[in-house]
Amino acid sequence: MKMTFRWFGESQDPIPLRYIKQIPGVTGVVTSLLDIPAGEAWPESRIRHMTEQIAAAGLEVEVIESVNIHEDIKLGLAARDEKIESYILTMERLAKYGIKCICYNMMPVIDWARSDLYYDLPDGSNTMRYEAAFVDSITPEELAARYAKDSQTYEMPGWEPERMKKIREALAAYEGMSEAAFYANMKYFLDAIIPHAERLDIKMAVHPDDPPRPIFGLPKLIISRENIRKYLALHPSKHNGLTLCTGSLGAKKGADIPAIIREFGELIHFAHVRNLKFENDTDFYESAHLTSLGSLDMYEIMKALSDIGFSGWVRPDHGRMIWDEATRKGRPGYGLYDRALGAAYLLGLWEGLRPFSPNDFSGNIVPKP
Ligand code: DNO
Repeated sequence: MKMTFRWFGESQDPIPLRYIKQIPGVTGVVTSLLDIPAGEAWPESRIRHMTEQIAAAGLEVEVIESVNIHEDIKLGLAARDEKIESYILTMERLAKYGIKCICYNMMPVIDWARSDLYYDLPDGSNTMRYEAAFVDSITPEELAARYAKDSQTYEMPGWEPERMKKIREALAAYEGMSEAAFYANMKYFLDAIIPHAERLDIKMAVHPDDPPRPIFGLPKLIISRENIRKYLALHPSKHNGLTLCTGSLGAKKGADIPAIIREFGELIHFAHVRNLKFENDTDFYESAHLTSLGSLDMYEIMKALSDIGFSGWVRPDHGRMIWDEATRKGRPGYGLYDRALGAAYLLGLWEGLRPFSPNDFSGNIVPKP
């Protein structure tokens, strides 16, 4: 297992790479080129600059989160073919610079959603929260305006004002789309790219929809064990796998994350590990990583990863804003401190499960008896 940390890029992240380098046990970052619109091929010069910069900081970059899927592909429009061509070109260029895994999602129109970006907790920290009835009661424009007001420095990916201007059109495009048609569009994409992923040895890792429920009338498919099974079966291959996101899948009460890990086993290429605390059946806030502070059992999750011999990449996921960290100036959920504590905690659990070897974070070590 390799412990990584999400970094949004030099102009997009207030956290310098050197701080990440100082987090014990973190050996690499996962990153992206956020300014390049979905559907466009990433220029090789940008990829070279990004990878050189990360290597110069003494960190690895083997995972990209995300190379986004253009809406034409999800909608199955004729223009999808040229977008798929660009996607393959991006994959080729990334492979050339040592990228081994691409995280992406199949969420229609918008990426993840929350009702609150900076919800105050009694200990003086703040965190993200999801209140289902509230999100169901407002329009996407209202939610976008709330985000823009709350998160003053960085735009929320997927919620950019430019995209919001066309939101009605984008939502309307999905009206009447059946589940079968959506799966067929996903299959078309997978059939086109997975042979290239195999050739380039890039593990494709689909991220579950977050939250795992329909919002704004949009279809949400990658939300359950059954649907993930169905998605991966669209094009069976070791290179067609999953980003196991405990916070996304775990936001459906009763989801058995350790069982999901054991079922998908070697198809789990990348793991986002975080906790959340249910307030009732549908609402939750994102707690600190510790089992005792949330609703998910983190030991059981790490144990399941150990049991399947997980040798991919892990990252701590969303953290709270603590220690007066520039709230409203940093990226919601992506402050430095609580995620660093999360990484240390997860590595501690891992060390308890597997003998420690200072130079080997690959997971290729025998579990403790
Ligand atoms: C949220 C993230 C997601 C994720 C994408 C993957 O914090 O987990 O935005 O990066 O959905 O494509």
